[in-house]
Amino acid sequence: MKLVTIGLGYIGLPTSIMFAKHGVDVIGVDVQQEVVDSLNHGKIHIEEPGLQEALEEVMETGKFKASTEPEKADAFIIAVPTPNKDDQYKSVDLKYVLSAVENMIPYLEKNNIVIVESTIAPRTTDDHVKPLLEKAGFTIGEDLFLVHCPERVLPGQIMHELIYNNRIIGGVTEACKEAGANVYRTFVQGELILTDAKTAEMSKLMENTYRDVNISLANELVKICTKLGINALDVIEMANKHPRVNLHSPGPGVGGHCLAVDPYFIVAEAPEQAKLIYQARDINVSMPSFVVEQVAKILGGIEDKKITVFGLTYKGNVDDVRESPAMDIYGELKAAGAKEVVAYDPHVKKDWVEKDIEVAVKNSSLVLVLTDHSEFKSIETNDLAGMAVKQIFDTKNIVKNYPEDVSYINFGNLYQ
Ligand code: SAJ
Repeated sequence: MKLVTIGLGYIGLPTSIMFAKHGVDVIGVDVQQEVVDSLNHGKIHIEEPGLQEALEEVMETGKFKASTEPEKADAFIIAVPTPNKDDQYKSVDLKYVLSAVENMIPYLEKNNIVIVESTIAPRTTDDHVKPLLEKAGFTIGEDLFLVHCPERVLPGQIMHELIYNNRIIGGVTEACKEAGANVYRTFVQGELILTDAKTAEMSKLMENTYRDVNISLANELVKICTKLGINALDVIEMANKHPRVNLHSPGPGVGGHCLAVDPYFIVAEAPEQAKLIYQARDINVSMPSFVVEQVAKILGGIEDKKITVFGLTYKGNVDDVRESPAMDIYGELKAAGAKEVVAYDPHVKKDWVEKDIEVAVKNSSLVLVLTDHSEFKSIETNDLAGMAVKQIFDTKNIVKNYPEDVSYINFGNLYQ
């Protein structure tokens, strides 16, 4: 089989490499020349465990090549971003998906399979993608097979989950479902669940919405408990001892290009009905300001203080800062007039991010932990020796070992 993947980001690249590892000839297409060059020189441009080694393997076998242009192939996978629009309900912006389809059309031949992995609003495959392909002269289900197979892998565990997660194969017709399943049978060991495209679209969106709504419940609990003088983290631990309760973990907000984006795709299609989903988004979006308010209380005012932010990424052990609440908080602290805000993040390769922990905390009045990187589990005495006031505010409840002379605050004891 020959496969063209369009989009070599967090999903398209690991997916391409996984197919190539399993004997498929893969052309990975991306509009960014520097990404294409870097990959063709054997170097990945994102952080994901196991991905660099896997790229080296498929470069050696010659099964993977990156390019800025598609080629003729048996199957095409679209894995391009689907951001929110700037409209009232932040509806899905399909411009990258639709332009990927348009660019692919000149290369399509009879019996090809077109798969959209990008997360899309319900009915997108039927109402937007299918008409474009029909206009190009194809009959879907007869001489071209169209499938929505949403990506559902967790950043940080992508190489494992690609193989072992089950996959939803949303075919536009019965023949499309079968064609799509045959592609993923190449390496997927989880169940292949065959359904129609709109059920696949909605299922994917509800998975992330379920998580976003549950996190908002935990975040709201923190706000309630802070007001009432109750330890929210203890409450979560107690309640979760019940066999049918699974409260999620509160935090400084919800980030990434999935949970913070996808629920709006549902809201935009049915705003009158999707009230809880919208409210949950609002609660999670409010968390950065809540954190900044708490920082002001802890410090007795932010002005003239140096604050050190630990972690900028949207979650631990990744390098992705897209929609990261930590970035919002970093910006809000600066805007609130802090003397200096220094970001320390061992995973983020940006000039302005401090890599030396001792320099980052020197003369600082607060270490504000915003991301659960493993490096933050244990903070040594020497690390914090230069602080002006030795205190940690840990919004992720990740710091387990810290020097004795440090005052430690988390979401469980904010009211004290
Ligand atoms: N978070 C919390 N509390 C929690 C869990 C997460 O505050 O209890 C925060 C994280 O810190 C982060 C955000 O939520 O800011 C999202 O993190 P995540 O680990 O829940 O999910 P993502 O965005 O990395 O990946 C999700 C996954 N979806 C589900 O678990 C239902 C993944 O399987 C999807 O493939 C991915 O979205 C996607 O691409 O849609």
